[in-house]
Amino acid sequence: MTSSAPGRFITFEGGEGAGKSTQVRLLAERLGTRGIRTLTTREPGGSPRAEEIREVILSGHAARLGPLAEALLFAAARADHLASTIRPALARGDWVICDRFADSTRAYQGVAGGLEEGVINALERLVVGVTRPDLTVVLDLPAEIGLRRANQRRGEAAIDRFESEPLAFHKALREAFRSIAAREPGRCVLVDATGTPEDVGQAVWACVWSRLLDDGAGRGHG
Ligand code: T5A
Repeated sequence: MTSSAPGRFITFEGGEGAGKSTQVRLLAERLGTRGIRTLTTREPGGSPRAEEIREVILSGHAARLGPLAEALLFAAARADHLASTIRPALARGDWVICDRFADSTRAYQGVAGGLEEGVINALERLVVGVTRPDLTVVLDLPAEIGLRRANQRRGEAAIDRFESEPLAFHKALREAFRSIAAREPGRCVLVDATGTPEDVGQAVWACVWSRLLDDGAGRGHG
C-alpha cells in the first residue's frame, strides 16, 4: 500500500478478558506482512495526556464522581487521543487498530452504568465526529470466561475499577456489545471469542479481508 492510500480505522470491543489486546497484536502482525503500515493503540489512553487520564479512571478515584463525570473523563481522553494519535496516523495513510473506543463508553457507562443514551450520543457526536471506525470487531464470550482470563492475566496486580463490578454488570456488558453489533451490521462484526487465540485470529482476519481488503477478484489490496 502506498502512503497516499487512505488509512483505515479498526476498533476491537468486548468485555473484560475477551482477548482484544491479543487480537490487536495478531492483526497488526498480519497486516504488517502485507506491507500495510499499522499503528496499534488503546483506550482509555493512546496519547501521553490520555494515559494520565487512564490512571485517574482505572485507579477508581473518579468513580466517586458518578457515571456522568466518568464518561466525561473518557471523552476528554478520547478527544486528545483522536487529535494527537489517531487522526494524524489516518491522515498519513496508516491503518489504526484501537483496543476499545466509543462503543465501550456506550456499553460500560451507558447500558451497564445507567447513563442516558442521549448523553452518550451527544458526547460521541462532539468528540468522535466523523472519525468513525471503518470496522469494529466485537469479541463475544460469556462474562465468566472473560473474567477468568482477565484474572489469570492480572496475577497478583490490583483489580481495576471495572473488573471489580459484580457478575451481573459484566453480563449486561456482553448483551450491550451484542446489541451494538446487531444494530450496526455495516460497521460491526460479532466474532466468537471462545476458541484459541489462533482460531479467533483467523475469524478476525476473514472479516478484515472481506470488509476492507478484498478487491472482488481475490487479489486483495496492500
Ligand atoms: N472502559 C474503557 C470504559 O468503561 N469506558 C470506555 O469508554 C473505555 C474506552 C480498560 C477499562 O476501561 C473500561 C473498560 C475496561 O474495564 P483495560 O486494562 O484496558 O481497562 O482492560 P480491558 O480492555 O478489559 O483489557 P483486558 O486486558 O482485560 O482484556 P483483553 O485485552 O480483552 O484480553 P487480552 O488479550 O489481554 O487477554 C486476556 C488474557 O486471556 C488470554 C491472554 O493471553 C491473557 O492472559 N487470552 C486467551 N486465552 C484463551 N483463549 C483465547 N482466545 C485468548 N485470548 C487471550
